[in-house]
Amino acid sequence: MRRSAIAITARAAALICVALFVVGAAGAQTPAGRVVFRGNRGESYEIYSMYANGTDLRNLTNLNWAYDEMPDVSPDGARVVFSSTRDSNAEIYVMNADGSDQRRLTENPAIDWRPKWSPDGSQILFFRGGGGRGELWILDVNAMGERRLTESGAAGDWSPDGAFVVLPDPDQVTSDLMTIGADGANRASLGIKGFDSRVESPAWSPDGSQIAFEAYKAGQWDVFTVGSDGGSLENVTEDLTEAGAPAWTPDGARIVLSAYVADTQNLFTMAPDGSDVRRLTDHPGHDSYPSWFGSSDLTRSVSAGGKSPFTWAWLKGVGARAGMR
Ligand SMILES: [Ca+2]
Ligand SMILES: [Ca+2]
Repeated sequence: MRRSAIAITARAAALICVALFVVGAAGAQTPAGRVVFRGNRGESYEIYSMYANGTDLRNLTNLNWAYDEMPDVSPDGARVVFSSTRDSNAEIYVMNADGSDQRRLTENPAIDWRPKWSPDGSQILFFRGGGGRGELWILDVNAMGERRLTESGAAGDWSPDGAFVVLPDPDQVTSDLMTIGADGANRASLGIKGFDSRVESPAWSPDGSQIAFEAYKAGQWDVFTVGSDGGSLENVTEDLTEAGAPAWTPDGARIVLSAYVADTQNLFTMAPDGSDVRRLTDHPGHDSYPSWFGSSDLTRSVSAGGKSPFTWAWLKGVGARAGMR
């Protein structure tokens, strides 16, 4: 009796998955936007997920003894990769978008953090090092093999076609960004000039035309955009304080980032030219490292589509546990 009930449940989940896939394919509607980020609303840093309108806030990690940080949503929205100190030093972990099935991907005495999914979801770029110095590594998600991409550098990001990685140029005394082929060949500097310290946290736009990054200039941190050819440098956070950790919405229509209001760090979003600034979180803790999945339309009704990436990922999780593929 018990066994048949489980079988029926698994079968029902399978049917719902198929139904959602069919409806999703027919409607081809981008799911309502969801933001995954790091915050400290309890005793330690956790990974949170919410709709872009601020509703349905969920704590995905909920581990008070560990710093859980730097999430990046997979291109299909089903998984989140992040860094955590739960096993002593920082390692890279992956979980389903609802927080289930958390698994460690690295095991190394160095600090492993700032993971970024490759556009096809097969590889993860991450920083490995300590004391602000280190290397960029690439992890093959399926084979679980690691390879070193650079012998120095800081956190970087993939080009939208996955062929290149952008990172702060470790060879420049003056601050600059560089690109390198994902195979380690074809290093090139962008030739950015005029910053007082290293540029950090580059994020490549989905259409490949721009790179957003954080940099220190004129006494404060701001987020800038630059053409991927090194031209058209713009400060997009002139009206914000201590801005950083930029990411793009999947359609490239908006940038999402963190900035300070009084002593609190909150999430903001804006058009790529810095206009139409909207505040996404309002909490006395520190919200940063946003990663966005789904629509950039902030006015879209969450319930209208009814097929949130959260629900979709949860159903996929049920399917996996029931032995489906
Ligand atoms: Ca935690
Ligand atoms: Ca480590």
